[in-house]
Parts: sequence; C-alpha cells; structure tokens
Amino acid sequence: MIKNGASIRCYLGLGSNLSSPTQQLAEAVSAIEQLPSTTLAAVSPVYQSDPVGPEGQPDYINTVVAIDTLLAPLELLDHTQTIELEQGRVRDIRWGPRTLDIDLLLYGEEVISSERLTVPHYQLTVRNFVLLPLQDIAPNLQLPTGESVKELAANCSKAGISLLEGVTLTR
Ligand code: ROI
Repeated sequence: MIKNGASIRCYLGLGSNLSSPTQQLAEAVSAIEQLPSTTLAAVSPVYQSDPVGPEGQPDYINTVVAIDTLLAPLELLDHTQTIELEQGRVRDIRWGPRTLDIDLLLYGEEVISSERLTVPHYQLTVRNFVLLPLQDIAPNLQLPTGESVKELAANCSKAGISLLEGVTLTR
C-alpha cells in the first residue's frame, strides 16, 4: 500500500474466450471495483478479437479498464491473479484459451522490470485488442516511452477485431 500518497492511475487489459466470456469480463470488472483502496475510473467498450496464439481456439472478448489505486504494483498483481484464479483460470498452454486474463498494462508512469512483472506490458504496443479499447478511454495518454496511444492505435491492424455494440460490463 502506498502510504499517505496520491492514488495511481492504472490500466488493466481483460480478455476471455471460455465459459461465457462477456459474463467473465463483467464479473471481473465487478471484482476489480471491489478491490481495497481502489476506485474504478473507466470501462472501455467491448471488443471481439481473433485469437493471438495457437489456432483453433474461440474468439476473445476484450476490454480495458482504468482504476485509481493506492495498492503497490505487486499488491495489485496479487489481487488480479486472485481474481483470475477465482474465475477458474488454469495456467496451462502458453497463449492457449482462458476463462480470464487480467494484464497490468500501465501503472502510472512507472517502468517496472522484475521477475513477476513487466510494466508497461511487453505487448501493449502491438496488440490491437489492447490499443483500441485503451484509446477509447484514454485517447490522450502517453506511455512512459513517450509513445502516444492515439498514434499506436491509428497504426495498428484493424483486421480481426470488431466492436461489440450494445454490450456493457457494468450494471
Ligand atoms: N488474443 C486475443 N485476441 N485477446 C486476448 O485477450 C488474448 N490473450 C492472450 C493470448 C493467448 C496471447 N491471445 C489473445 O493471453
């Protein structure tokens, strides 16, 4: 926990392609909303995306949420990993199908490189299913590297991804 500090704006990428993916994301958003010392600041529109990784797995449903938190990076990671496990996440095949994936994309302006955590997320700049929803809720955001989300989103491939109209993840 950050003591006597201001909360940190963080972005989390959520993905699911098993066991009612949209419902998985809605449950995850509600669990994130209930994290200690954390407020939910924004939830992006919902996207359906072709799987990155092994072929033959279902399409993914993806969203990005913004939170303001007093949790330290590894505390936040512990919490998001607990939510993944509570929602039936089994760590098995690399890049295989999953009920819920929560990636810590950005933690304020921090650059973190440790055994458990790399922030900004190492694939943030190359994944359309992260960049497009991130742009929806943070169009003017700059990464710690100086790259602009707007530019990265404008330049990423729009193939195999579509907005799921009429789907919302919050009540
Ligand atoms: N592919 C898509 N489209 N969306 C994801 O959230 C996602 N998550 C993953 C891998 C398996 C890399 N592929 C994905 O972890």
